[in-house]
Amino acid sequence: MTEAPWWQRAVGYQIWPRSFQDSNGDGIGDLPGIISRLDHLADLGVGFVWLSPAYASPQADMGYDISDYQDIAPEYGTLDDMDRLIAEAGKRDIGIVMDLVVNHSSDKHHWFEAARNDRNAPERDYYIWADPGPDGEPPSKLRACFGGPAWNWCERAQQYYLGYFSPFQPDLNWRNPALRREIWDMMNWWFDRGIAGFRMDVISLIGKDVDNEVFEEGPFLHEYLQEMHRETLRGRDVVTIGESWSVSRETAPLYCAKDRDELSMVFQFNHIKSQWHDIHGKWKPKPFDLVSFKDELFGWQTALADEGWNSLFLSNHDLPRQVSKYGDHGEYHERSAKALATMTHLMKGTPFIYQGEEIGMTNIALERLDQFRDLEAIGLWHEEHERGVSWETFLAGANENGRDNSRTPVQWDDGENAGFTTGHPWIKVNDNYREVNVAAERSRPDGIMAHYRELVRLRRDRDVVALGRFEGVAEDHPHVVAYLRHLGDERLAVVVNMTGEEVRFDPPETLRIEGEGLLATVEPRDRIDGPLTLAPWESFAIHAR
Ligand code: TEU
Ligand code: CA
Repeated sequence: MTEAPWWQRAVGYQIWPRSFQDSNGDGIGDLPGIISRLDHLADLGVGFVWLSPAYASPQADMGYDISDYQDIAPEYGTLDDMDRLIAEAGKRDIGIVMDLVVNHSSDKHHWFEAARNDRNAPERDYYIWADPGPDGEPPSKLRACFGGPAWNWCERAQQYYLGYFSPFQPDLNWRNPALRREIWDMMNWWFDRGIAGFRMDVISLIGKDVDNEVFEEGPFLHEYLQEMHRETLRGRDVVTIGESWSVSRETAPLYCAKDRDELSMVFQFNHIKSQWHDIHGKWKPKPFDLVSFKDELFGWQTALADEGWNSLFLSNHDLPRQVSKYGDHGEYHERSAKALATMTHLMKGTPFIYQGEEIGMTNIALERLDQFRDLEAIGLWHEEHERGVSWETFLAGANENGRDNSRTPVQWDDGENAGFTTGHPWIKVNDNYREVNVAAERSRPDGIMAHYRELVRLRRDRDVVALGRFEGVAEDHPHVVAYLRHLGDERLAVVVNMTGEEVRFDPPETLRIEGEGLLATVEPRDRIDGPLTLAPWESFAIHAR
């Protein structure tokens, strides 16, 4: 087998702890709950878990507002539980990747408390402050991501502070070397506990130049990432994934090309955004367009072919459930879930499974404001309402794309509350848990979960899946995703019908192949030698060697 870093053959699995498994009946998922479900992850074969924030937090943004980077939220457990999780996962060859949320802290972090109370405290400069203008006005009218102004007046400090996401998430001032030192020390402290890496929240914002209003991919970004590498990552065999909503095909190699000494890969969202009007336009419906979707997916495969490394995903805790968004949660639920998985996992990069995706969990239909939990949805409703948008219009958008869709409890079995909790769940359980649950899926040899198991295994066992060169095929076909992977004389062909209709597909010459049929979901397929009639959501792969 060809030499490659471990994370190029591994599949990641994202756990969003609040909704994974409750162990003590308080209705909230927790670390002991995760430990009790590790065998499910071992059964899937994943190589590492990306654990969304479990740190101490007031949970204004569900843990993406951290009040102590070196402690665990009491409702999730203790540091001892965390050590146990790392050890127990390790026994199953699963690494734990923590979420590093350091563009901002919580406004309840002791740094921020000190900063606002005392102009001369060293922590004052850990945050970004501005004096009021002549009429007491903020430095700009910049809007926060979750609604309202980004510059917040602090009575105590008699200054405005920047909260790019929300007032509860004051931005950290990366220009201050002492702040950076605190972060490096904290990262090393976690590495020394045995974690396998970090997923880095909105990392492209840390190099911002506030005076010139450059936020994304600012002038200091790569200097800080290289410093981070020197101070924490160098010499450690860990994986690092930088999240960025702004990274482009041109800038991606700056983060993850080998000789840059920065990160392993980025989470980029261009394929996702290609189906939105704009970043805040995800609430307005837009019909799915496969050609522009493929243009991003294939374009990124090509852009990072030699330098850098892709991450592969359609879902996370910020996005709707993929089978609802891109697939079919009716008649072709199972087949479309498999089709999306095949399309994603057989490209080149590190695939990520978001909890519940492996059983085809779907969006939830909420009806009332008091059922929403996400501050983004609630903040945007208030803004839209002021603009005169009706509740019905807002609800349609939120139910299609809102973040609460992916945050409902994992459906473990058909018992009360889907086996997630014996208490009252903190967010509504999706009503379809009686049909869609892990217990039912686990034993089905042809189920969605079996399909994921197979995808994970193929990446681990076959070089062409992990490392083969990508070649997109039939880019302009409006209904079919088709591509090839090449490694030496080996070829892997992948064909996916992305619609619920029968589709006629005339494959180009390059796609003609005969070999071992893999992952077929409708009928066995071991050759492509002429025009194909693809059944609704049919997908398959053929490996020639
Ligand atoms: O997300 C980054 C981010 O920009 C999102 O808020 C995104 O704009 C939004 O979800 C699109 O609808 C990260 C985390 O993944 C997210 O959960 C946090 O809320 C956010 O950062 C702030 O930490
Ligand atoms: Ca609990």
